[in-house]
Amino acid sequence: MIDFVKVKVKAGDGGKGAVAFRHEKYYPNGGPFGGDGGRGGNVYFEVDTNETTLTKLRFTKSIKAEDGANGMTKKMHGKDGEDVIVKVPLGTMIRNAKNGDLLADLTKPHQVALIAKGGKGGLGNQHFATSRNSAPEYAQPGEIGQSLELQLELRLLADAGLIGFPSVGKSTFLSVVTNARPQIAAYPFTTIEPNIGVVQLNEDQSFVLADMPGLIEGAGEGKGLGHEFLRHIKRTRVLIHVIDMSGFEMDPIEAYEIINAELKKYDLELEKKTQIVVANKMDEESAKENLERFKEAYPDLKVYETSTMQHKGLDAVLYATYDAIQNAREEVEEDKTKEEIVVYHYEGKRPDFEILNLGNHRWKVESEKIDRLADQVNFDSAEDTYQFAMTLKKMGVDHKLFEAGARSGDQVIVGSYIMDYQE
Ligand SMILES: Nc1nc2c(ncn2[C@@H]2O[C@H](COP(=O)(O)OP(=O)(O)OP(=O)(O)O)[C@@H](O)[C@H]2O)c(=O)[nH]1
Ligand SMILES: [Mg+2]
Repeated sequence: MIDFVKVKVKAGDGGKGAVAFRHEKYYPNGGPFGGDGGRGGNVYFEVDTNETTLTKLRFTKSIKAEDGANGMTKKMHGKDGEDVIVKVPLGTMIRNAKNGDLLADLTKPHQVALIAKGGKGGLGNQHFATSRNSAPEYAQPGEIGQSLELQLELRLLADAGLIGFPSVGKSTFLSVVTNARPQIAAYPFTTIEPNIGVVQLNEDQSFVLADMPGLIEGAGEGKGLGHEFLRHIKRTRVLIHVIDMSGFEMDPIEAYEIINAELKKYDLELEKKTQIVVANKMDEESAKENLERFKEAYPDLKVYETSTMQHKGLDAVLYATYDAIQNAREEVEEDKTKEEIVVYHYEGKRPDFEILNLGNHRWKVESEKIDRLADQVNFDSAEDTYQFAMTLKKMGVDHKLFEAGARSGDQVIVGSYIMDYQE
């Protein structure tokens, strides 16, 4: 089952730095006194194992973290914006909707990913005092918080998977205990893709169950539908191993051993998964005798007798499975001494800006980042303009312009402003 949702996220903008001066009795010519702006809030996504779908987000058009507050006088910092933590189900993959880049694959309980980073607060004018200018009228604007459109995809990770040879009754089992309606037929490989359903034991006990395509000897090396679905099994916590006890198709003991050998061949981890062993088709005449032999061969193995066709013996299997899933979950939780925080950086490798030669001593600096900065500059203020020019210089714009051939007196277009170039 795959679920897709698109949602926009926007981290908070940084607060502006303050321009302020000391006005106190004993400091008549008070120095710059403006505090820094607060950081904008981040947008995080976190796995919540109580969530099972992305439905909640389907009607959420955008998610926004709080902006940082502006800096204040007396060097007081603006408050940082609150972060937003979006809870999503286990198995959520987060992509940049624009280019499909994978930003986070949330496959572990408590996993957290930083998806949009809040803008830094601007520095207050106290930071800009120089010997040339001890009373700067300039403070930095806050940085804009990151924003992007996300494509979320949920790959429902089944808690338990039904495995066994073809035609043992796996899909019949799923269809009886869940709302799933998989195809059922008397020929092998009826199931080609896993089907998924939710087993609801009672109001607050449930788990996700998937049937699997039938396994055969050699599946571990890719025979039959081989690797395709062994990959799915890897993500489940518990396996329900179904055996056809009628023995019509093959000897049940041999069947049980072949499947286990194939699991092990594919991946040693699969062998370690808890297995609930189910003797199915107990309504068939020959099943009793086969079961006796099977039990003799594995005296210590707990075997659940069922007839999926007659809906018999299924509850015991479901409760045992539920308990095994809970145990497996607890083990995972114990492994997590600390919450795992994975930070993904989505910034592309694109340079911050590009220089275009428009000819006739005119140049254009193309950059989203610089355009956004320019929007916040008051070009009527010499101080603001000067600081903006310094920022461009620090970013390497001057250098790149020079390399491209710009010379003093040329005109440089930045956003909707025209500036004179000085070498
Ligand atoms: N007698 C009997 N027949 C059953 C029982 N459960 C399933 N069957 C029959 O066995 C055949 C195969 O059932 P499926 O549920 O499709 O088996 P499967 O394991 O999903 O098979 P694949 O998808 O091919 O791997 C069908 O004809 C079912 O009606 C049972 O408890 N008793
Ligand atoms: Mg099937």
